[in-house]
Amino acid sequence: MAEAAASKKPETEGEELTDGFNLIIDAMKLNGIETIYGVPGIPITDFGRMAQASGIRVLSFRHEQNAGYAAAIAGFLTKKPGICLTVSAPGFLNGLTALAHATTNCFPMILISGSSEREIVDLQQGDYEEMDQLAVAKTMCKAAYRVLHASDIGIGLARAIRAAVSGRPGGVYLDLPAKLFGQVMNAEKGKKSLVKVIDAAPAQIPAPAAVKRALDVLKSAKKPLIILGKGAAYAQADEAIKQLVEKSGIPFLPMSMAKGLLPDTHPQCAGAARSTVLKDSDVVLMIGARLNWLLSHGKGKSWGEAPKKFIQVDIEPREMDSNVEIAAPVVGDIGSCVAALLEGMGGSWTKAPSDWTGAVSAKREENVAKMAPRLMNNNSPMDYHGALGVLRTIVKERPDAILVNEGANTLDLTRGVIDMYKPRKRLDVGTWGVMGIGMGQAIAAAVETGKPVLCIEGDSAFGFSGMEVETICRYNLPVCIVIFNNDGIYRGTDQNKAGSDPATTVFVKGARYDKMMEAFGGVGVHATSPDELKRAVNAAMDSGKPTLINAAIDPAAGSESGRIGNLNPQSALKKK
Ligand code: OXT
Ligand code: ADP
Ligand code: MG
Repeated sequence: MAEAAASKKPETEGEELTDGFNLIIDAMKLNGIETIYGVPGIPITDFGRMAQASGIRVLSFRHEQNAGYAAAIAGFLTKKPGICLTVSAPGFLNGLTALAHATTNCFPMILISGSSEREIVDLQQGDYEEMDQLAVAKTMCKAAYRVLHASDIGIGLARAIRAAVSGRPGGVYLDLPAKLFGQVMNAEKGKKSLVKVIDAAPAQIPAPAAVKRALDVLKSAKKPLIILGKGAAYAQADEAIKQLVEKSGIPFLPMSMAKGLLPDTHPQCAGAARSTVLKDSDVVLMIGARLNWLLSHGKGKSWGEAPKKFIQVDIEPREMDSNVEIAAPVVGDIGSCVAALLEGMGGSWTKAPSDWTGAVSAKREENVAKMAPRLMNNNSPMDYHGALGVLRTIVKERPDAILVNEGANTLDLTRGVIDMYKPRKRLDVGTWGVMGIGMGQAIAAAVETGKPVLCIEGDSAFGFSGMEVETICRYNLPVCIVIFNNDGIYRGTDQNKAGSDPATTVFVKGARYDKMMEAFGGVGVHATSPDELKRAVNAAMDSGKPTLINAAIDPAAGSESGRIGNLNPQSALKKK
């Protein structure tokens, strides 16, 4: 039935007709949308079938949240809105977390949801999966639209695309009531109603005065620092950013998902001297990074006593002065801003003072040397460093692979230990530190880039999206999942002193996640030492077969909340 609808549009009395189903598909194709991530059901089941029949790749997930995280990261990787398709009310709500996450992280995404009939919803008469979805979505995203007439489908999708990718990218909601899909109209008129979005994210050129001000501040610096955020990775201005960094000679600190924009092994990389550069720098040039909690809001102990001046390059004017005074705001898209800064620097820019760059290098070498022996242990059960030591080499040997990473200790230690070599190869929990992104990101990374994916997952983190291993097997994606299994959240050693229930942070001891993969025809491996882990990961990356490696980590190895234990509130009344 779906195939017939896709290939042959309904016809009455000689007039060629089209309908909502076909118009949505045609509008998507006109705008280069090639992939949809979603979960089928009423009222979008046939739409999914028809989209697939028309050549759009439609990936069916086991839960909308994971489809949503896939769409969000597809947006980050491609600069085009990732599309997530859900059913009404509960499906929509399942997708909503990812939509909010996309907005928070500045990733372009469109959540398209079928919805129930307006007349019944608005009178609250109890329709199937009744909910005023538009009202709910509005507070969670950058923009939210509803299309009621087939003739508005073209405009509705165009608005959604433009809202998602222009200016600061973000999540957009598009509400499509069930009746819309079947609405019929004249095919010619329908075709004319479609809109191809021209220049969806127009360049935003910074004001020359702002560029000059920024360069004046930068020139005055004795201890300059560049912070690269995931906005810089998103912008795909890789070569210009490299030139700016190298021409200026300034140490750069990559935020987590900006690692690899320049290699972590670059002589100017200050990732391994983080505390030193934050504390001691006097001028900080931020490119596509926000002074939020991940940078201690630009103030306080981590930033030291010495006065600091910030230059901030960002597309969102309201980001300026959000936490501290910005001495030189440069508002525009990163490609245009960095090009303008480079031009303003001219041919004779004096490089950052060598006493400063030398001090940063010395600190970096010291920290790297301190870590090195810990990465070489072959202990069994493994600790994080022993396991990461071998994975670090594997990533070095396979710099095109995409690394997906979530957990607490698993996240923080992986970030520190594993060097990245190319842009947009590290995907993780982002601005919210959210667990559950793992399998969605892995699937989208494999689908959008065609590259192999290595997921390093805490056992708790994995549980949030673990059922999608079936999806990975079903689509036969080149994804290797390594679960750092320490029997729980942060550690597997907590005890409940008040009763027989397990403590709140612990899981089944010695769980065999590898068996889950085998259940769906993938490869499952139980690894108990770094050597075994290395062999299994290399085999998986060579074969491209869906693989899950249960890496047994010492349950006592982790610390509470990884590197952010300081954010846990403490009860003054807590009994010892
Ligand atoms: O300079 P100094 O001396 O300070 O040293 C720094 C670097 O210079 C140095 N360094 C290096 N040295 C040598 N060599 C190299 N290459 C090198 N690179 C760096 O190392 C130190 C540290 O560097 P780093 O990491 O850059 O610096 P720092 O200070 O840590 O940076 C600060 C931050 C804030 C930028 C950074 O820590 C950061 O990005 N943190 C992100 C943290 C985060 O987002 N965490 C996730 C959330 S935790 C918690 O909320 C969890 N939950 C609750 C929950 C969540 N999140 N979501 C949902 C939907 N529901 C519930 C749960 C359930 S985590 C969690 C599960 C946890 O259990 P798992 O089983 O999954 O995981 P395990 O813990 O493994 O058991
Ligand atoms: P990180 O977590 O890596 O520090 P954030 O998500 O906090 O990064 O910050 C990303 C910033 O990048 C946001 O303020 C966003 O407005 C900005 N941004 C995203 N894309 C662009 C772009 N193309 N040009 C300029 N700024 C951008
Ligand atoms: Mg754990």
